[in-house]
Amino acid sequence: MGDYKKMWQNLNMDIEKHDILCEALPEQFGDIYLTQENRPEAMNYFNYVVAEIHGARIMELEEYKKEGGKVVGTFCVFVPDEVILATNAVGVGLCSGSQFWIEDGEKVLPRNICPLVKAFAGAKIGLTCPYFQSCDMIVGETTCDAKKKAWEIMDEYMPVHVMELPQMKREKNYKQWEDEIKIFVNRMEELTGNKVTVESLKKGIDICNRKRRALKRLYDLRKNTPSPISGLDALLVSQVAFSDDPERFITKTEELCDELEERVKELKPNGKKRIMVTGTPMALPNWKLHSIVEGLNAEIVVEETCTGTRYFENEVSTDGDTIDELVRNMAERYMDINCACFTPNEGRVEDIIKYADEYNVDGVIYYNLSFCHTYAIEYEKIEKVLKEKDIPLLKIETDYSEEDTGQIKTRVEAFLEMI
Ligand code: BJ8
Repeated sequence: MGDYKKMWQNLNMDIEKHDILCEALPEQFGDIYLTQENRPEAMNYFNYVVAEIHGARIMELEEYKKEGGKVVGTFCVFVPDEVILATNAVGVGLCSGSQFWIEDGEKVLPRNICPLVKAFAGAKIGLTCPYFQSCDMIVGETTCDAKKKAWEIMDEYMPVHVMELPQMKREKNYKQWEDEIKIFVNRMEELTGNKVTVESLKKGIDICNRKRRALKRLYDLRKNTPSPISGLDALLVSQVAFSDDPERFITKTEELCDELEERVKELKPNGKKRIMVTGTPMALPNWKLHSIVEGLNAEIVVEETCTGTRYFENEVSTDGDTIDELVRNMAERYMDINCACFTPNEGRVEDIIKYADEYNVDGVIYYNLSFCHTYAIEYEKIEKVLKEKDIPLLKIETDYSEEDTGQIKTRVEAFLEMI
């Protein structure tokens, strides 16, 4: 990474503490990613993004802000990026996947909540995340209790807008979400001074749809046996999607897919077990489960998570000539995401069964971040259905620390032997 000290100082970061993080990441990335054999050439771009994760992209955001642009941070795939783009703002995903931020997070949050929430709070409070420091506003949502209450704390540190996500999928809930999107449109207009027009919204929808299509293409390629790309690399692409410039991300992902299409022509069986991961999201740099599984001669071929299929499945229709119609289209697409915060959430069970078939998986790993109750409770339902379908299932409940790595490895090893 280049020398960005001055920029980080201007962003009011804790430079000393941040240096510790910057020292650890390249080693972790090198050990997990660069040791993989025969990686696609096009992954070099994504390697570069990680190498420059707190540098080049932040520099771009700063340049953009100098010209009057606004940067908005998000934490959930329900927040409609289309609206952010329609006001000519930049959206960045702020979910945090490193143990490094937990200690600071626990200064303001109880220990017994989900690591994702503790990590993002710690990243802000400890002044060690340049993305947070670049944001003019963050957008929260009422999904789980941990997030819902964390916004009140975050509000003491920076402007926060919270979207109230309904927790059921009745007709009136679709209407409620439509209203929430309209309120969000107003808030974004206020923040940026830019009016949302039918044209700008259609443009935002188009960019998001093309991004979804690029990711879908990548995932479709993983349906081949063997997959032409490791689960680790595919996960990295998904993680980068949350903070990269969308147009550049689309181009780079399409280039990767072109290369993978060529690879598919020469694929030879590798005998690896094909695994689906389902559950809670894996924010950068959380590569823990993937590195364990793929270190054991198995391949992860699909993630039914928000850093996987939930992020890109289904497009927003551009049919309509008014903002109201386009907002309705957005509400429909977003309310189709099957997060465990909904009750009931039958759609997720159907998705898992569908993907198990489409990706031809040998087994499923249920990945549950510690203290995420909605996903932990939903496990039983999924277990029952997978048992009926004779699909092997393993539940892993874990956080970001390395303490349980050995234990998880032993369990995954036994699972792979069994399937
Ligand atoms: S749509 S999964 S991104 S809420 S923060 S719910 S892990 S306890 S992230 Fe999520 Fe939106 Fe749902 Fe997806 Fe559990 Fe942790 Fe809450 Fe979490």
